This record gives sequence, structure tokens and C-alpha cells, in this order.
Amino acid sequence: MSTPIAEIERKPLTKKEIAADHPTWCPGCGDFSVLALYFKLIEKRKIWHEKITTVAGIGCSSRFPYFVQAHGAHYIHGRALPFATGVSLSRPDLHVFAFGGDGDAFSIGGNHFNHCARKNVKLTYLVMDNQVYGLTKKQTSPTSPIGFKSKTDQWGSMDEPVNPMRQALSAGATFVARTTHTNPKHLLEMMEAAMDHNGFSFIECLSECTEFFEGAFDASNPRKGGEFRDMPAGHDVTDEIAAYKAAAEPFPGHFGIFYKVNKPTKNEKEAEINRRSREKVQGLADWQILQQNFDRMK
Ligand SMILES: Cc1ncc(C[n+]2csc(CCOP(=O)(O)OP(=O)(O)O)c2C)c(N)n1
Ligand code: SF4
Ligand SMILES: [Mg+2]
Repeated sequence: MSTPIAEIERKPLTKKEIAADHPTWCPGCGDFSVLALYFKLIEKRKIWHEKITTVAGIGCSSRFPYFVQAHGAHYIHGRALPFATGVSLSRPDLHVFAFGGDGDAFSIGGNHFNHCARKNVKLTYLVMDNQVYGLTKKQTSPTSPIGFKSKTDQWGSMDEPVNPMRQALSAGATFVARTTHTNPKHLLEMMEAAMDHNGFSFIECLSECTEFFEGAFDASNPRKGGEFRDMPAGHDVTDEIAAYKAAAEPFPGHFGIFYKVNKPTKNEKEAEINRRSREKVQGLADWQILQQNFDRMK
């Protein structure tokens, strides 16, 4: 008699099995590290192919799902989060990860970021912040520092940049963390903590664009003479004011978990509505419930 599939012991996926196409990023691009650590996370936490989904918008960083051999989508510019929200709400058994860049997250996708955060949808959103539009070859992004010279600001950017930590906190995100591609141990730690959070978890990961903003994050990299500063000792992750204060530190700022609280998720609230609605229509198949609703509209 053959062994039932459920009883066959499965080996954790290896990096070789989870890696898809060869990444097309430029040599030295920070995004390589994020991908490598994502593979490590999948291997370490023994996540199976069918239990993970990788969603992104458009940009160099958003090419991410192409390089992962699992379910996912390279979606519309700025719309990774609405797509990922649909997946998360309809498939609570999946680990939903959305990836993207600073332009994708805070320019065209700015509204979606705010709403996904306030709704506390259970998913992890990691933004590879290189402070520039990489894919379209060097335009000012919402996180570019004042004075940054680009094709759209030849005399230097003059607009106050978005502070991703403050943006996430004020939008209502229940998990807010910051890391950098040059500290792999820390990056993996943040990804694990985000994945374990029941709610919307946001990570800003500094990720250098070696092509269009070389050296942007040297001040945070001890190998380049900079300093990697952990969150202040004794930081209380449930203290929102302390999180804002840490977020207000000048660049390169702090790294770690700024804020983490438990609040009901959109997933739980919707599941409760579905449960109550189902009680009223016991014995009906999904299509019959839908039919009933259409009949009511006639
Ligand atoms: C609707 C729409 N507008 C503009 C573009 C052009 N576009 C593609 S990627 C991008 C910016 C990407 O920047 P970012 O999200 O920071 O990603 P990076 O390439 O830096 O990783 C823009 C403006 C597009 N593809 N679709
Ligand atoms: S242009 Fe910049 S962000 Fe894009 S792949 Fe090259 S180094 Fe990375
Ligand atoms: Mg960018």
C-alpha cells in the first residue's frame, strides 16, 4: 500500500529549489541581499512552495517575484498591496509577502500603503529603499534627500522626503521595522519577526542602487566608515511616541523594530462577518448564496 501524501516527510526547500531565473539586477545592487535572505527565511522556517506567495509592483526591486520559484505576481506599478490584500483575505493559510521600491510604495502606491496599514491586513511588506527610481534610470523618488541631483531635479531635489517610518506609524501599521542590506543577520531577524506578526508588518530596508545612487548608505555601513545603530537600549516597542522619536533621528538613524502592537486584523474581522453570514444560510453552496444575492437585487 502506498503512503498517503500527508504522511510523507517533506524536506525543507533548499535555496536551489526556491531560486528561479538568474536575477537581472546590476552587480552590487542591494536587492540581491534581500532575495538571498528571503531564500534563507523560506529554508529556515520550512515553508513549502504552496504556502508562500510573493507579490510586487513595478521597479527594479519589484522584479523580485520573477526570481522566486513559488506562487506570486509581478503586478501593476504601486498596486502590489491591493493584490496582496486580496490573496491574504481569501487564503489565510498562506504567508503573503509583498516587495517593492520607494517609488512604488510612496509615490504611485502611496495611498494603497496608507490604507493597507490602517486596515491591518495580515501580510508583510518589505520596501527596498534606494532613494531613487532605479528602473527608469535616475529620477527623484519620494525618499530622495534634499539636494539629490537626478534627471527630474538637475539642480538638486528641493522637496522634503518621505520618512518611511513616520509614514507607516501615522498610517496605523502595527509592525514597523528598519534594516539595511549590508547587515544580513539583522535583515533576516527583521523578516522573521515581521512574518510572525499577526497584522500588517512593514520593513524599510535600505538597499543601495550602485548604478544611480552609489554610496547613499555608507553612513550606516561600518565597512564604509559608517555606523550601524541599533534601537536605543530599553526601547519599548509598544510606545508609539518613542517610535516617532526614533524615526525623527537624522540619517542614518536607528535600525530594528520601532513599533509592534497587537490589534484585530482585517482578516479576523472579515472572517467573523463570513461566519455570521454563513450561519444564516446553512446548507447552501457558495454559488447558491451568490445566486440568492443576485435574486435579491432584481
Ligand atoms: C503607471 C506607471 N507609471 C510609471 C511607470 C514607470 N516606472 C516604472 S518603475 C518606476 C519607478 C520605480 O522606482 P522604485 O519603486 O523606487 O523602484 P526601483 O527601480 O528603484 O527599485 C516608474 C516611475 C510605470 N511602469 N507605470
Ligand atoms: S539600476 Fe540600481 S536598483 Fe536597479 S538593478 Fe541596477 S543597481 Fe539595482
Ligand atoms: Mg527606488
